[in-house]
Amino acid sequence: MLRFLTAGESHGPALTAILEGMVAGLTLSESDINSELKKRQGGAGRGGRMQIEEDKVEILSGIRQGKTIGSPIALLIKNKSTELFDTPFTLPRPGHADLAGALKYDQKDLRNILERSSARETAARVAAGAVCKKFLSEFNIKISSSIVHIGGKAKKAEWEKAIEEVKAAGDSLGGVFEVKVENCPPGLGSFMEWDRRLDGRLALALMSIPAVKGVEIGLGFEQTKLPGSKVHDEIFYVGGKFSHKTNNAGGLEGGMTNGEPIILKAAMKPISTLVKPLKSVDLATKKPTEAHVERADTCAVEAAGIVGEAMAAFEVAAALLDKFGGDTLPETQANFSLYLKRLSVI
Ligand code: EPS
Repeated sequence: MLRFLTAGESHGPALTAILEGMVAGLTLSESDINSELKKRQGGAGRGGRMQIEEDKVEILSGIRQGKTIGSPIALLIKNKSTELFDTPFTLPRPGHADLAGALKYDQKDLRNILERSSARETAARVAAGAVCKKFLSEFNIKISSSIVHIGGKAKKAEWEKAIEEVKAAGDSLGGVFEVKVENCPPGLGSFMEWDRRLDGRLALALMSIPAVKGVEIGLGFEQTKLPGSKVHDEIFYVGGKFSHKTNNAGGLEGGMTNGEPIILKAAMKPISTLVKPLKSVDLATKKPTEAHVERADTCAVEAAGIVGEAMAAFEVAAALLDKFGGDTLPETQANFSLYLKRLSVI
C-alpha cells in the first residue's frame, strides 16, 4: 500500500512529507523533486511569498546511493518566511477555514487555523507526488497539466490581463485546470468495491486541494445534456489492440483505466483572502467588521494544476502498485510486462 502524510505550518520552520510503500531500486535525486517545486511556485497572480521562498527539498530518509531502499521517504522543505507565525488575528476571512476551524478547534486566535489550512501545505504534496511521478515514468506513464480557463479567459495573455485587473481592484480570481495521465494500461482501479474505484480516488485527490470546489472526468457534467449515443466511446480493434476513437469517458470506465488518457478537470474558486475585504464578524467582540487581510495570491490556478499533477501521480502510482505489487522496481516492472504481454495476445 502506498500512502503519504504531510506535516508543517505555513510560517513554521518547515513542511514535511513521509511517503511510505515506494518500491526499492528507484533512482531518485533532490533535483527530480525541486523541478516540480519550482513549477508550483510559478504562474500568473502569485503573491509576495513566492518572491521570498525558493522551495527546495532535503531527502532525509528512504534513499541510499541515489536509489530508494523501500523504507519511508521523508522529505523536508524549509520555510524562509516565518515572521507571521506569532501574529494573532480574530477577523475571519469568508471562504477560508478560519471561522469553521476556530469553532471546531475552540481557538480564539485564527492564526492557529490559518497556519495549517494554508495552501502552502501543497508544497509537501508536490514533493511526495514528484517521487510518484518519477516512479510512473519508469512505466512510461506521463502526467501533465494545463489551464482550461482563468476567470473565464482561455488565452494566457487574456487571463494575465484579467488577473492584473482584479489585483488592482483588491479582488481575486479562480479557474479550471486539467490534469492528463498518458500511457496507463487498462485495468488500474476496480469496480469490485466503492473505495477501489480509481475515478472516485482521483476525484478525492483533486477535491482535497485547497480551493477546489468541483472535479470532472472526461466530458464531465456536459454529458448530462447529450444522449448516450453521443457520449459513450465506441470500441475498435486496431493494430492488435482494443481502442476508442473518442475519449469522453476520460480514460476511466467502471472505476478502472481503459487504456485511453485519463482526463481530469478541477474547478478552483477565487482566492479567499481579498485585499478589499468582505464583511465579517470579529471573533472576540462579535461586532461586524471587515475580514482580516494578509499577504496572499491573487490567483493560484496554474500552481494548483501542478498540485493536481502530484495528487494524480500519487493515486495512479498507488493503483499501479495495488495491481502489480512488488517490493523492487524490477519486480513491479516484470509483473507489469507480463500483464501487457497477456493483453497483447487476447
Ligand atoms: C502559499 C503560501 C502562502 C500564501 C498562499 C499559498 O504564503 P503567505 O500566507 O505567507 O503569503 O501565499 O496561501 C493562500 C493564499 C491560501 O489561501 O492558503 C504557497 O506556498 O503556495
